Amino acid sequence: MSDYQANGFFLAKNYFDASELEQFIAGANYLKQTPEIIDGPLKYFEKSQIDDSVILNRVEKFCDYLPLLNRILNGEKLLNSLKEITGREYILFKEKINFKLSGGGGFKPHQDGAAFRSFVNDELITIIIPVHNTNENNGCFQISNQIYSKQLLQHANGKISLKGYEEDLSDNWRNILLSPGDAFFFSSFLVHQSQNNLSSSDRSCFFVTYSPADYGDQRTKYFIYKRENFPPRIERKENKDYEPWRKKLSREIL
Ligand SMILES: O=C(O)CCC(=O)C(=O)O
Repeated sequence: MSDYQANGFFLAKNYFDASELEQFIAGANYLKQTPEIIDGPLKYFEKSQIDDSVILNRVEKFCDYLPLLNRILNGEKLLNSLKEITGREYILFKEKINFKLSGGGGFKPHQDGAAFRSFVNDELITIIIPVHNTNENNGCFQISNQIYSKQLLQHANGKISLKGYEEDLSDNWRNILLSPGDAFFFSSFLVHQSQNNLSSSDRSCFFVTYSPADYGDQRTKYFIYKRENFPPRIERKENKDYEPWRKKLSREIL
């Protein structure tokens, strides 16, 4: 079906039909508006790159609250595509939406595998599901122009600092332009980054990650671990230090 094994990614244009897309748009709107609730979805904020105001960054663990989206993300269509693309069975590992509002910050060069390794030391796959058009001005996803290889590179403070991966050299990166309805599948070995959204409109995308089925359900464990180590701001304990988690991030979150 694809060159996924050789390139580490596969773009399926118009993969989702109109009713699926409607669910993603409704889900994104709901998650943007929903108040912060203790023990609810994990809602995180960031400082705007435009004016320092506090803006919504992302929401994670929403399948428990959005049954129709849950059905799509755990449904046969997606799971069969994952098998066709990779040759393996995958199950849901974690789900988030990066809102990347106007002023939302970019991500430093990284491989997702570096962050997931302690749960599943194997190849995971993420699907980007855009709810807006993505482009150079609003901080689209960018993949490395270096030869793709299934190995983890050295990360320090959430970032790859090797030659050929400098974040501000545009020759190092290829822009991935997406439209609502598209699905972009990429490996946890694929090096990627993104720029700040300095445009005046949102660039929101779901990032839904799947782990090989042989490891069993890792999602429950992952979200328990995350909630304990880096909960949303309303759940934080006064005397706990959250800096160790923050330091590992490819993107600063409040
Ligand atoms: O949303 C973006 O701009 C990039 C997200 C990303 O790189 C990630 O979540 O690993």
